[in-house]
Amino acid sequence: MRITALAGGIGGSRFIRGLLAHLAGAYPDGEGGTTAEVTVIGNTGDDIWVHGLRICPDLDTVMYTLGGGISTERGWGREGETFTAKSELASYGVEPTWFGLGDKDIATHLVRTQSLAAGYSLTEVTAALCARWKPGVILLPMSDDRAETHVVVDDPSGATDDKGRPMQIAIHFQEWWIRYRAALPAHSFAIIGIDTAKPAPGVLDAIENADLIIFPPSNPVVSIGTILSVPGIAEAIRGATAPVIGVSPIVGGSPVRGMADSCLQAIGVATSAAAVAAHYRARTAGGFIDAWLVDEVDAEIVDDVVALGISCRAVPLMMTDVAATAKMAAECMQAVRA
Ligand code: FO1
Repeated sequence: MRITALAGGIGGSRFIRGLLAHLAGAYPDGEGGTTAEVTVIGNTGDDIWVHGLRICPDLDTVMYTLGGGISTERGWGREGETFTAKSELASYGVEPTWFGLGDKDIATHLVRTQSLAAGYSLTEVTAALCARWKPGVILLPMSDDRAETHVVVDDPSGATDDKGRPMQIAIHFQEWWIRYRAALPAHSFAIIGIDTAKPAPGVLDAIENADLIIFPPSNPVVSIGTILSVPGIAEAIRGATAPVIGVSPIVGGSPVRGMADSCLQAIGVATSAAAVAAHYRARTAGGFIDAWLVDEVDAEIVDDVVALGISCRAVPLMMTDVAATAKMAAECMQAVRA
């Protein structure tokens, strides 16, 4: 059983953790693991250079969450983290002071930065880091090439043009997300380098040879959307022989976590489980998904989604713990079988 999942950061990682728990029960390997093979295609649009270090927030969040090193209260970075280097850097007055650079996390960034400088690809570096963390999945970056999400906003300094209109500037996604908490209305997103980015080795194979493809409840715009923007990936999903099922990141009209509503607003998509399904569109209508899971509070929109050509079920979608998430994963497998 080969499963391929596209994943962003916290929501996607938590879902995959539940998926692995379910698979250990459904396809046991006799040692508590699973004979199923899960490949995670990770979003690298959030990647950023900070103090000379290459940081891959979504890859690290998947790796730490599945490898048992994640900070449970933050959802990102390491458990038991300290921020001594960060405060020392702030004492020197160097920017960005808004980025949460953890001391333990710095070791990951140093290994990655040195390896990239030595000529290894991000795919190779990610595999090397995963040799320590053993996430239980094959973690692939969506691309080894630069594809960096920037956000077009009104200049926070309030600068205006000669007609008194707010100047617009592009800031790095991380600055928008962390420093401004996505509170600055985004006019648009620009993924720098996306036009010449190629799928990382193994990505298209993982899509073409999957038995099941899953869109976990990650941010549909800046995580799943960014992965689908890498030339070649969207058509691979559309043409895949495997069924594609998505899990709604929106429950009862708001994101379960994060600020997907600010992102959806920027692309003119309503913040609802039905609107996101329509955004992904049915594969029979040239889109990406065959099935869609919504939470029970959104049961009344199941028929609207079915009318789009997407099969739909309402099941509990709150990832309160691994067991609850494993049930969601079981529902995914059940839905595509049905
Ligand atoms: N998120 C925050 O809200 N504040 C931070 O200071 C922060 C630092 C950070 C450092 C490393 C890393 O891997 C992730 C980090 N994140 C932080 C999370 C990150 O910004 C988001 O999880 C993703 O980029 C969006 O999914």
